[in-house]
Amino acid sequence: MSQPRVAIVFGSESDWPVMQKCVAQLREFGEEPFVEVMSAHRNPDRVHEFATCAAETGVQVIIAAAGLSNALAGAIAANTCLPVLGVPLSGGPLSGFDALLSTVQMPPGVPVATFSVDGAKNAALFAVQILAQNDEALAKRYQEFKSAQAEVVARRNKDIQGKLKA
Ligand code: RP5
Repeated sequence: MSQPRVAIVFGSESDWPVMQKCVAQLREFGEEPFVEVMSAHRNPDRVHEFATCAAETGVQVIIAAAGLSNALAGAIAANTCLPVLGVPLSGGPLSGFDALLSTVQMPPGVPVATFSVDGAKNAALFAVQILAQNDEALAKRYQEFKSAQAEVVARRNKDIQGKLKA
């Protein structure tokens, strides 16, 4: 089996209900990701090791998700040249607003592309878009995904138009 091109890491096993959507979306495009729970606060040594070695294992994009004070995406971005896609997760008394701010407010020079709170699906799609820049077959699948999505909207609109006439 080929080496994973996408790594998905998240801060706790409790993040799995959201992050499994990320894994599922990537699998729909035939991408089997590397997945690991790691925490910038609880096991920072592992986060450092992962970030510094990810590129040499063949990973091209890293999706990093955490809730509360989300330091994971930033800590990884500090230690790799790979693009890091940050997903702030809801949960906790501030419903993800804390994680959103701590993911998006990176200092100049250390970018993290930040997605919506619990935006695991879009992070996966964005990772596919990045890979598709150098993968014609994947680019074709992505175009088909876009077309299928547009067809669903057109069909739903047709249903509504029919209801308006009834
Ligand atoms: C974050 O703290 C994790 O990503 C999780 O969203 C949150 C709570 O973690 P647990 O206490 O459930 O392990 O670091």
